[in-house]
Amino acid sequence: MNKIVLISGATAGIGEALAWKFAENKYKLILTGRRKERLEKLKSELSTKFSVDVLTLQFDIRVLNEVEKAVESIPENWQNIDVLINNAGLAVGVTPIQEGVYDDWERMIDTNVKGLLYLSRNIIPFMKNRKKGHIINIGSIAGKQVYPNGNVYCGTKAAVQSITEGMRIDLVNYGIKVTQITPGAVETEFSLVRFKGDEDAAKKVYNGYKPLTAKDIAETTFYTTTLPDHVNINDILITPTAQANAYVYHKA
Ligand code: NDP
Ligand code: 8X3
Repeated sequence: MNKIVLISGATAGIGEALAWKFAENKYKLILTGRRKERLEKLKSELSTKFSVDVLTLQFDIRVLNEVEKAVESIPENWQNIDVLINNAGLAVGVTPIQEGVYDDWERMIDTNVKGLLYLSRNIIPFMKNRKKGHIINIGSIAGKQVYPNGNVYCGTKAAVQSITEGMRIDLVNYGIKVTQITPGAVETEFSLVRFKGDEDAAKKVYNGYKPLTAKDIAETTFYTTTLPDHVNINDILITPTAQANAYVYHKA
């Protein structure tokens, strides 16, 4: 196996689980995130356990110049990227629109929308040259249905859905597959980030029902990369059984 996957936001949650899943399947891994120590630890664990090559790129996906420099630093023998997973993202704050915090809005828009665009724009030329590749965008159920106080986060994920559809149209002539995975509630560091480090508030999100795990999403996402060249999964909406839509849950 000499296939290469690039996973953004591999230092935690879904991205980290994806790194384990693709490593187990002998992919060469390009892992990105801001937290260098976590990237190095993951690299050491995965290369020891699965004997795979791992390249780590530490950068803030919101900063175009950092994204460009990171991609320029990818050695030639790592440039044949088969799968790009745009996973880095976050929600910050849970406030009604009239009380919205500008900095929270900017962090979400810059990461979830602009960061995804910056990285994709810089990686797509490698795929286009080879007329081959698979881009997987991690959207959210929040991009399909808005919930109270979700406003801007939901907006960024609706943008991911539209951008995914646009990518699929623009890249169809180059044989590049484009898939969106839209999870419901997954227990990761997501809520801790959303509640700005308030552990009690973050835990409450997952009380009274069994949320998805990051591994659940990694398994489903990996499946989409195992299909024949002529088969592309466009979109997957995946929720815990106890979640009926973006805001209806069965809680004990
Ligand atoms: P985590 O908080 O556990 O992980 C988020 C990852 O994104 C981290 O690796 C983080 O790395 C990275 N990231 C965040 N900001 C930046 C940045 N500015 N530059 C580079 N990397 C960044 O959350 P999840 O694993 O849950 O989230 C992954 C994706 O899944 C997100 O897009 C999220 O919106 C989506 N999602 C999550 C759901 C959930 O319920 N958990 C449900 C639906 C979708 P670092 O901090 O080191 O930079
Ligand atoms: C994360 C899931 O429901 O918190 O995208 O928006 S939710």
